[in-house]
Amino acid sequence: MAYFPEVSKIRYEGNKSTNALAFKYYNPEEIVLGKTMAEQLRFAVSYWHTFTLPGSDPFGLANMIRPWDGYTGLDLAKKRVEAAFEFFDKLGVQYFCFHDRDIAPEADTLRETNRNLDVIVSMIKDYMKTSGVKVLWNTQNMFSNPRFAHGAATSPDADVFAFSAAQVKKSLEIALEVGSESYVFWGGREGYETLLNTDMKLELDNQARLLHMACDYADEIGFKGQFLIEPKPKEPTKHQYDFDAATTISFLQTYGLADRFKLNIEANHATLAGHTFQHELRVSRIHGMLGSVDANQGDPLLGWDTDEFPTNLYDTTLAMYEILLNGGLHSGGLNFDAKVRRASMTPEDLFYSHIVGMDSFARGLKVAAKLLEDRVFEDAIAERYQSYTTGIGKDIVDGKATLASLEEYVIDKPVSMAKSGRQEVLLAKLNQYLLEVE
Ligand code: XLS
Ligand code: NI
Ligand code: NI
Repeated sequence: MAYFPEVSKIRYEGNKSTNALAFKYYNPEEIVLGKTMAEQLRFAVSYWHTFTLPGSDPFGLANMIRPWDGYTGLDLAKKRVEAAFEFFDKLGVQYFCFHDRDIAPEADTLRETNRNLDVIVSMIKDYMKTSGVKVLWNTQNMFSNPRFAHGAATSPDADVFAFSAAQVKKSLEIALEVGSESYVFWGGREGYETLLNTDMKLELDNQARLLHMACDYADEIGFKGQFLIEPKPKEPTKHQYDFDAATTISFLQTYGLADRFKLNIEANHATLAGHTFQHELRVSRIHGMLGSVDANQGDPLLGWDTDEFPTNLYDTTLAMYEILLNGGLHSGGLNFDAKVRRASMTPEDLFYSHIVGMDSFARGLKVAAKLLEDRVFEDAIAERYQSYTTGIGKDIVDGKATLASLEEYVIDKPVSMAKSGRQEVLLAKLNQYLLEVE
């Protein structure tokens, strides 16, 4: 174990532990609602934030101190793989996620780039076999290279569309090869900066065309993983087409893709869209479209995708509440699409950040499970909508009412609405559960 010599295996030590390199709440073997915490939470490490990105931002250069510093090209890619599997093992995480360009360097032609990928993918496969670590999902980076300045599938240039298609093809082959449980499409630069130069209809049609091609190719090669779309409203473009869950669901329905795709909901993208994390999870869930989660958080004072590690217990609790109501995430999981702050540049910070993220979701899981067990919100909601279970309300729900029948029912009846929603009572209960659940 050569890359993180100062860290040994992270263990669960309970909430009295003062060891920063121990879990306080995440106890992988503990049973919650009939499954182990590890099975309920399905944590994944994101390759890009943890092993690839160097800490640069629009104002500053790369500054992360990493055990693979000093290597370049394929050597660097190999060192990262070795370090990654040591990291997964020490952290006790069963899954990871990656873009094609995270794991292997891009060369002058796609043919050479794909050769680089083959070298690294075969190395990754060997490590997966010996470690038992699996790929939650992989995806393609069609936003970093300058060729994607105007988009990928939505580029005005057909050659760029072709290049994108070829890149998706290769990534799907990798997904099959490494047995990815899901496969993500995040729109990258699929959006626009100004409508003055944009054929929006053609761009949306083309985006759908590429996704249909991906479905066809997955069928052809026998890739059975769940396809996911990750909504995001803006950044890098001013407007991204997959704005939020509702927009994305309607896009998928419009283009006959709704049966093949679910959504990958990222907390920070929800807040960028002006929604809560719970809202996006709820919208996805009630449409049967909640597939996976990018577990991070934004900063309410910063208007961009800061991708912080999740620490807000209200958010993790209400997220786990939606996820449990969804019957879990099935082939999805909780992927830490999160990065250490730029000033947290040491290798140990990679562990501290994942530990607090995992503990925050573990605590959220426990509290949400108890809230559900006690039907804290369910009973309140059932009571609030009780009028739809009998009489005229039941007629409405059963489709037996008409405008005329409802007019007749109400015409001489005084109707007022003076029932409290009891919001503060429910918030007080949420606090009580957060503080008291064992
Ligand atoms: C960027 C996205 C990206 C996707 C994968 O904001 O979150 O990291 O999760 O391409
Ligand atoms: Ni993401
Ligand atoms: Ni993001």
